[in-house]
Amino acid sequence: MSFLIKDARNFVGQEVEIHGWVFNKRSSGSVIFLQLRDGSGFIQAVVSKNEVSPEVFATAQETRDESTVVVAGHLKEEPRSPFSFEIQTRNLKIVSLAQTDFPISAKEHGVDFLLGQRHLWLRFPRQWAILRIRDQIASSINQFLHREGYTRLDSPILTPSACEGTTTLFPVPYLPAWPDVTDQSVPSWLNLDQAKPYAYLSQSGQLYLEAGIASLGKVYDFGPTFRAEKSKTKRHLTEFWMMDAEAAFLEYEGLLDFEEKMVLAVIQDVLAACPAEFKTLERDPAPLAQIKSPFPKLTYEETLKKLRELGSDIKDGEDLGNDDETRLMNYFHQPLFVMKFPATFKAFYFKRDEQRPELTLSSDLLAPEGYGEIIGGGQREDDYDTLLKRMKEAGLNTQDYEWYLDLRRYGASPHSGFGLGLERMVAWICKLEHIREAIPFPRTIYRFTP
Ligand code: AMO
Repeated sequence: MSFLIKDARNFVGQEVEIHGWVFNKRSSGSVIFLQLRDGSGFIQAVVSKNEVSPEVFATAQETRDESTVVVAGHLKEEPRSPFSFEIQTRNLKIVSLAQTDFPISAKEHGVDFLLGQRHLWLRFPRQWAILRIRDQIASSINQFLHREGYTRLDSPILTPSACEGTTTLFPVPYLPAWPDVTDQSVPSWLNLDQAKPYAYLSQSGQLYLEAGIASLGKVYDFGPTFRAEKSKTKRHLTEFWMMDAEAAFLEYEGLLDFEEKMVLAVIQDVLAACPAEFKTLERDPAPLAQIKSPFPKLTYEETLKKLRELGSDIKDGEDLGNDDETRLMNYFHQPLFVMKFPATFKAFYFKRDEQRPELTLSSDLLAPEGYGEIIGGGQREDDYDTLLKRMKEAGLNTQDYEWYLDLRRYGASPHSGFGLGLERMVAWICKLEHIREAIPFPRTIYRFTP
């Protein structure tokens, strides 16, 4: 049976074999300590000179950090070890001896250096823990949505028009490395010899999910989205993963309840599944464990009042900035719904409040511990004439959105949805300083390597 470090508890007293990597080696003459990882966890193997053959001891001396090894030995519980278990090594083989110049050492490196070494930095326990929690969050979201009767509908990444405003659109020219661009089979409108966009990278799959609801009722997507963000912040990436969900016959209040239910389910799952990862991150899970229903709710107008009480100089009609969100969410210890933003800075597709048509049926869900927005969503305008009017007011070329208008011509329903930024959720749950650690290979305005 193959052994994984995460299952060590079930193998105490047995002979086990680990296929993995040395991440730290220490030696005190006749004893060599090898800290190992196998992808599932971390453990220490002890190689004692008088308990192994001279060849095995020589191999242990030869091995070095980041070498790939197979270690066999007796597994025992070791309460003094940070890993709780230890292997008394009997046999050791080197699969690949690492070079001596591994770039990341125990000394403090600057974050820019580490990001340049992201392909190697990912191996470190802290990054391992973040990647595992990220995976758990994504998996919990998928499971929750399926339990709730949602079907996954993959929205396109190459799109003809904007979902979230044209200022952050990434254009994609059609400039393939074909040998002969005058080839007759290539349609002339592709503008192969010009840098005119062929398409744009998706900012959100929402509009396509709205098409999916008349087929499947409740749908979601989960994939990469792109925004050409202008500024450098701790919360913005140019490529990030978004889960969009959309449901027919779901109205504003029901939407907020549903978002709350999902966040609670995800937190519960992560707390249950990832105690070792929280320990590795030194992330106190207590603030997450005390999150409960109902989440507080403030209208945009009430939020401005609260922010001013908290010392902000935010003006009427202004959107909340990063600093405002932080200020607010250092005050609230539960996730907070900010509801009904003014139409002036919200997208064309939001339905308006019947009593106050200058306000949208929109909401942002902000995370505590200073984290700010993790979800944006709302009820959509489902009336054809009103939607057309809103598009014109927003200065959109309605021809680009003919297909979207069709959804109001044929089988319109009251409907609502939301988009959750996976990295925002990971940053909060792991309590990260900066969103760049929440994704395996971060892309920002300044960095898109490795
Ligand atoms: P919105 O623009 O609020 O809404 O985005 C939804 C969520 O995506 C995350 N997010 C980001 N994460 C990292 N880097 C960025 N640059 C970035 N921009 C946004 C946030 C945010 O809450 N279609 C609508 C949603 C809807 O109404 O259904 C939308 O895209 O967590």
